[in-house]
Amino acid sequence: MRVLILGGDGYLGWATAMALSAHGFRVGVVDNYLRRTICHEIDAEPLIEVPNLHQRVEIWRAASGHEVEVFVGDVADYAFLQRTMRAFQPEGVVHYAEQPSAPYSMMDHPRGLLTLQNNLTATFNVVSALREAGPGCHLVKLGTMGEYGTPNIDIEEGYLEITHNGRSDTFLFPKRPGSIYHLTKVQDSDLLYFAAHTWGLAITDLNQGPVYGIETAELAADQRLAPIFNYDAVMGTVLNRFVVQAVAGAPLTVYGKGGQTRGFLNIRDTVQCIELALRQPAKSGEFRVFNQFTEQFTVNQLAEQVARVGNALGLGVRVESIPNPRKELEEHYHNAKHTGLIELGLQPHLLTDEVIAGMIEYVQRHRQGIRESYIYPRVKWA
Ligand code: USQ
Repeated sequence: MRVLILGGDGYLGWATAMALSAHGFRVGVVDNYLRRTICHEIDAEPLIEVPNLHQRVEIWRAASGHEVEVFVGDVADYAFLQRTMRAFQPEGVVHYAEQPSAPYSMMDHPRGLLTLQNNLTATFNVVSALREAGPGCHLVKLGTMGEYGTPNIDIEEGYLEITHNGRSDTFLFPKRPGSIYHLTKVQDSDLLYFAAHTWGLAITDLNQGPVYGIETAELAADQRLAPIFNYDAVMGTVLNRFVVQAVAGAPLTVYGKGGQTRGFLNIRDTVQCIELALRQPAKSGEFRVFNQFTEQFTVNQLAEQVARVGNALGLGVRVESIPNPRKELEEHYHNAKHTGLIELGLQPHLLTDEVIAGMIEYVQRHRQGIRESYIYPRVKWA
């Protein structure tokens, strides 16, 4: 299967590209280096410097014998996307090509606007290009669990059946996004629903929780193939940050009461979920939604586990509750369904103490890259 990965340079995109090419897919990666540009712009450099896409592809080919095609350009540029689609003729498109950070989107007007324009334009271009290309290409889109927010009811997988004044219908689950970034994902989902129902596109929306981890199976081939791993308060996700903070001897920064509950997953499982969705595609006209996470934790539970594992390794880890820079509930009900991907065959890599110890050891080997100025948050929601 020919698969085009939009956003193939990012934290998850590159790991996905390697895994799919190792598993027999013909892979093309598309990226305009937006994540790298933002990292330079706001001084949020990743822990380890990573080669550019052309170099990564070269290293991967030498280490594994697998080919990946590179297209450098902007998915928000429709002419570029059309050219790329015509040249590659994908049977599957994986769409990661968005500004991925909630805090970045909340920094100020220009960053909020960039997030809105980039993410919505990219998604509209993708569905328009697929419509033009005609039937036969399945779109796998990265959404987020944050689309749902933290409602006081169970979160279903995408849809909710509602009975009102004695009549019933099924709707997309009501959304309550907590940042401009999350809002764009909600708007994407509406656009995708429309594109599936109106134009007959086959679409899978993966509502993913925060991802953690660095190593996927393919990294063993050459350590220079590591993902872009951010740990600052804008581009880094919470567990990755806690691990780096533990190694740095800095406190683990729990925002507020720490009762915020999210559905988490290992980067290995992100890659697995994408492959499962591609191999068992949605049907033409179907907008299929999966909640993509394997376990739910509170922020406090994550901090306690990292502290316990870090202390057993002699790190002397401290946990600190700091004023929450975000506007979010710090104690709330949270019970989200996540059975769809398990039914497709997902075999979760759960968050064991060994997984955290492995991350700590990895970060310790690269500890010279840690910048203390990245520990505390810089962006306030209000
Ligand atoms: N948090 C802390 N301390 C920190 C960092 C975060 O307590 O040092 C808390 C946050 O307040 C939040 C939770 O941890 O309650 C998760 O924060 P996060 O930074 O790991 O995740 P978030 O900003 O929500 O975004 C990340 C990815 C995004 C993805 C989303 C999934 O950056 O691309 O869509 O996770 S979800 O959170 O389910 O919406």
